[in-house]
Amino acid sequence: MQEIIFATGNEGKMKEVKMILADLVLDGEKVSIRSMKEAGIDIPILENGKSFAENAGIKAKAVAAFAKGAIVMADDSGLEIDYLNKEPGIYSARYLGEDTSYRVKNQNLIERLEGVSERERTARFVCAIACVMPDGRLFTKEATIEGWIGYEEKGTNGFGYDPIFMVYEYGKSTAELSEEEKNAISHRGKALRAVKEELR
Ligand code: ITT
Repeated sequence: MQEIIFATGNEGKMKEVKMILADLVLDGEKVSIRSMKEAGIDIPILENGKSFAENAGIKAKAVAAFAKGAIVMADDSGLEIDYLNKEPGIYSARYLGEDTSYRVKNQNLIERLEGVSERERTARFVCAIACVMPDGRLFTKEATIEGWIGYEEKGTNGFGYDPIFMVYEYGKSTAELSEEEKNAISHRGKALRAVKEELR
């Protein structure tokens, strides 16, 4: 059985990744997908890159060193708000501190956009997926989903900034979408489907 180890400690991401990759078949075999924790890999990773793609590569390569023959993937993602010069961007997880709740982070971003019209509240989620093959080759796919920042938190699905990220297709936040609806249009869904294409 082919094995993928996904280098993330974020459970919200991991749940989406498992759903999106569930139909992957390589060389006629189903693929087992485990998080680094499930694979028993617990290492500190310094995300000091300057782009989503660079940080995804850093995470995937760090875990690949311990992955013995498995394909290793990593996701680096974040929210870019145009009016805030693309903040929080690559610092999305660290914005206001890694341990600060998303209720606080989301409220803070809404406050920073007070009085800003819907036309100027444009934003996007970005996702870079890096993939390290057992022979050491690395490739990266990146994708986005465009939307705008809402005036209040809405919905309880998803994770992170989902309650404030409104999508044009539905006029709802990504936290109001089902997992299937979000994965079908999301930055992560698109980037992982591009990775699947490349692997096939
Ligand atoms: P790993 O590095 O262990 O994968 P992380 O949470 O630190 O976990 P990132 O450095 O890639 O991951 O930070 C991404 C942050 O961007 C994440 O913590 C969320 O706050 C936000 N984000 C990314 N994708 C999102 C999504 O689909 N919905 C909501 N927020 C998202």
